[in-house]
Amino acid sequence: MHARRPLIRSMLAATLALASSVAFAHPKLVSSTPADKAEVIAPQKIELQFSENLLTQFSGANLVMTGMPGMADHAPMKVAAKVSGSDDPKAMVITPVRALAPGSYRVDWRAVSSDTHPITGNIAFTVK
Ligand SMILES: [Cu+2]
Repeated sequence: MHARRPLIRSMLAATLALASSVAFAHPKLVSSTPADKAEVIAPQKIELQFSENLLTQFSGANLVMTGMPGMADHAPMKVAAKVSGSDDPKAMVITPVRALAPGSYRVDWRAVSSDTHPITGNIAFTVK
């Protein structure tokens, strides 16, 4: 019985090591411009910086307008924008087709890295 303990312990260690290396491969949002919850003048582009290189063909984002000054209960409205990679393989760039009107916005992103698991998240910002 006691003789099996070291084996179980080493199997557990191997499992934990594997789990942490897999988790490490998932892209995490490191920073964004505008920053989450920032209030800014209309940005010409929104840049998301991730912790891993992205597979651009599987990654993407939606830009949604969530509020307008003086308008209660603004339904989330998708805003036309072009999503692309960048020279930096860890970055995603969202370029609105037209200048963003004052209001609140949310970027729903989907990032896929080498392990192919899609990770999603969002940031929000306000255009003054
Ligand atoms: Cu994964």
